Amino acid sequence: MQKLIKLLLLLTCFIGYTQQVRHTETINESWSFYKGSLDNPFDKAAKVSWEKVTIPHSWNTEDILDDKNGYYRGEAWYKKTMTIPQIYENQQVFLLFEAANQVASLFVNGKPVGEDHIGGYTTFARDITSALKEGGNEIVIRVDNSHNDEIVPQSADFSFYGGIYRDVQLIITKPIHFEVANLGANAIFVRTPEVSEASAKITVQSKLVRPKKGTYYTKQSLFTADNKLVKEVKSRTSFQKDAHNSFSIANPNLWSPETPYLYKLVSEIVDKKGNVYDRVENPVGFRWFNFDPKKGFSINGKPTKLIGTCRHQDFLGKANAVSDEIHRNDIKLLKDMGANFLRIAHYPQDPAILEMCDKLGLVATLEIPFVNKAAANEAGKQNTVNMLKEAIRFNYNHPSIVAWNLGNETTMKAPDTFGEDYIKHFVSTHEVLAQTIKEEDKTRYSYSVFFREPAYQDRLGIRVTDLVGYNKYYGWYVEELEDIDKNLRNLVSRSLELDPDKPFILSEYGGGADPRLRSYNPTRFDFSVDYQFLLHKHYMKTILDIPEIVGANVWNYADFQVEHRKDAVPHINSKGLVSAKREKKDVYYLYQALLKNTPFLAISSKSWNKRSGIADAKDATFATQPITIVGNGKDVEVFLNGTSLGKKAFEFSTATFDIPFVKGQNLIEAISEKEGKLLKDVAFVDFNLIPKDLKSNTNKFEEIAINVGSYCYFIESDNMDYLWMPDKAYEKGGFGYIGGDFLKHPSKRRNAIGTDVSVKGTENDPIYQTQRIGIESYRFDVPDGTYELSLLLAELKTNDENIMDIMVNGKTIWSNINLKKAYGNDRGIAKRFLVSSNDNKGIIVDFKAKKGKTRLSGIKLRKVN
Ligand code: GCB
Ligand code: CA
Repeated sequence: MQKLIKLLLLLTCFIGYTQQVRHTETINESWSFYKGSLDNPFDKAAKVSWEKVTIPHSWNTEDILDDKNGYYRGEAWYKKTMTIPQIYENQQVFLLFEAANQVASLFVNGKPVGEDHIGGYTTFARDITSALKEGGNEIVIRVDNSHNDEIVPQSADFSFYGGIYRDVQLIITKPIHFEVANLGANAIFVRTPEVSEASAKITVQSKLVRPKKGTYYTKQSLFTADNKLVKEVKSRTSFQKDAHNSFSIANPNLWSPETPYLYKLVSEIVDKKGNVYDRVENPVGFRWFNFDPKKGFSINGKPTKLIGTCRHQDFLGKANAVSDEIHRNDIKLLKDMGANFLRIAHYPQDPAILEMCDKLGLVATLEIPFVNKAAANEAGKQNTVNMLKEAIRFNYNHPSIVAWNLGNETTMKAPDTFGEDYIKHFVSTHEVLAQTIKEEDKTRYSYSVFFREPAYQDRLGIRVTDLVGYNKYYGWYVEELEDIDKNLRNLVSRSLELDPDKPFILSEYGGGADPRLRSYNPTRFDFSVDYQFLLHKHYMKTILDIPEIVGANVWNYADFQVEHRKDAVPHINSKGLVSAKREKKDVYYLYQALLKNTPFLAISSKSWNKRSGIADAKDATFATQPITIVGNGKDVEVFLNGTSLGKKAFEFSTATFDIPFVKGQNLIEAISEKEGKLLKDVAFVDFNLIPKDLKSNTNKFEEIAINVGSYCYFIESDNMDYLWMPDKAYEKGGFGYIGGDFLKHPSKRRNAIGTDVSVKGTENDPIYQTQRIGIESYRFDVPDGTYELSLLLAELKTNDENIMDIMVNGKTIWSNINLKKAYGNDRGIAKRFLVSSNDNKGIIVDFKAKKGKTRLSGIKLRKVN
């Protein structure tokens, strides 16, 4: 009996399924793939070593992260043989590619189908019906991500991964259906021209494929979120004309970030008898919104500061071949951060993203990859316009979208340097794109994002959209932390002076943070998690305080891979609030504390669970270090190993406590309260206490590793969290450097140390990137005994010849070191020596330059006997 019921249930499910009329399924599985060009791709006898892959797939998952320059940009082939399910008589069969980067050519049974699709980020569909035969059909797709002068992006701070990296769908319809293979692959356009609390009007435009003869109707049915029919309308269709339906409802549930209420619109093609020929569903969110340059954004009449992030479609080791689960999880994490705003940068992304924005209530802007410069020819312009049309049409029905952005930092490659013709082309490209937005969609704002001075864009005449966005890295690439407030205020005024009616969005801001770098003295460009925290705190103070910043997007939601980046983590842009594997950095918790409207508390640095420090005094059994708690309660109490360290009030959602860490395990508990809810967070910190007096008998010296030339701790995450301490000047009884200076960052960034060189032979770039140049000695006043001394050296991008000798306690241990000659530039070298201290002298390492300058990147001393 049980079994029968199950079977019946299954059957009803099946009937329900087939009644959807339109059949869709993914065909991601089991493709044969070949990277390279093929003379005869359809020749089954040809000796080609095809590899089996699953879509989403990219051929650049590894070569972005390796040490070699560049990544494969060229041609590749995908093929599979499949039987098309027979669902209807005379059925129409389509393939829909959510994206393929960047030129895709489709062949079915050896014949080309449709034109090549140009552009790596927009969805397209092709009607393959006429190319099909009985039995097995061979589907072949050539995808090419070579540089192409006619396709944007021409240049950008991200990698142009090749592949069919989003789902491929097979769609089967009856001969009468809503268009599939049109520009942008969407046939239903839902508009809500009038919305108030009392009523809402909805209009639906449908593109149909139908025969000349016969009477057909489009039927539109609106359902509530719990699937109750609200209204149903029907209108007769005519051949070759779009169908239009419109109706109103009373007392609509409104869509907003706080209450993202979604109705469902079911669009059907029916005949007189009520037979259904096709059926498509779309979300409907009733909302009205407005951007005001002075008062900011409002939705349904409610002023709403837009705060959120930008996002790339990238995940560590997967390039852009990212699953729907990862996409959806990202939007959940953003929502849980308290964000209400997403800049989908720098190109349209997976459909899962906007589905989640609609469902969770994130206001979104969407853009095309017109980045850094224009494709400087007529075809390039046409392709860019086409991409914009595809992007708008495909994503039209998402209530979360409020603006279409035509490009990002389009003046990055200064137009002046390319001559008059380019400038003309460039300016007219902006104009036609802005105009296209208005033609395609009158219900949203047009938007463009710049980074240069407002006056610069004004002079060129490209501030032609309703909204302007500015990407500003004050406190990172330019200017100091303390001046962020002043600089932002001035920037906003300069923009509003030029165009008082153009609302201003801070479309990017941020700074890099390598989760392995930590500091109690964070400085600009040190890539510590702690500087990133400070930077965002400064920004948020100002952003929340200036109503004229109508919205702000952190750059970036997550770290992402960029082939040419040479920061602390090579090939990674580390400005994410979470890592490229989605591990939360401290600053993510700060945003939660500032933005969430539900009770929240966190020990923001809890992931830094392996720490070390020098004991407070000669025989002290603890070292005091600060820890920051973030929360939205009034105050917070902190306990260390069960003992209260007192209560502190939150200021701007943060409170800092001095923690006397003891050697070994430390349990930190933070307790707060909000709206009657008890909040608690804990951190377990394993602490390595370094004696202040290295000869101390209370705390015996064992081992120390120092990140020479840096204020930062470095945690070797892939080496059991081995801990490197910040550098310091020598003090009697302890350790430290004598002489020399920090290696200045090659850019003129004030205070910035280290280099932007990717170091070979190591994963620990930050240790080698920071150095002490001209160092005379490194001293450790350790007790007598035998020690293992490790020296870490690298010569980075130097032109001069540098030769040095290294002595320990007067005896030469390594002479005539010419790093560049022996190992080449930019290679990290580590060597260990057995040395000993006698007569209470400790270990004194001397560096003597024979030519040029001495240098040291890291030093480690471990007691052996
Ligand atoms: C920008 C760009 C973005 C970069 C970012 C950065 O202004 O729009 O694509 O990744 O700066 O990190 O430098
Ligand atoms: Ca170093």
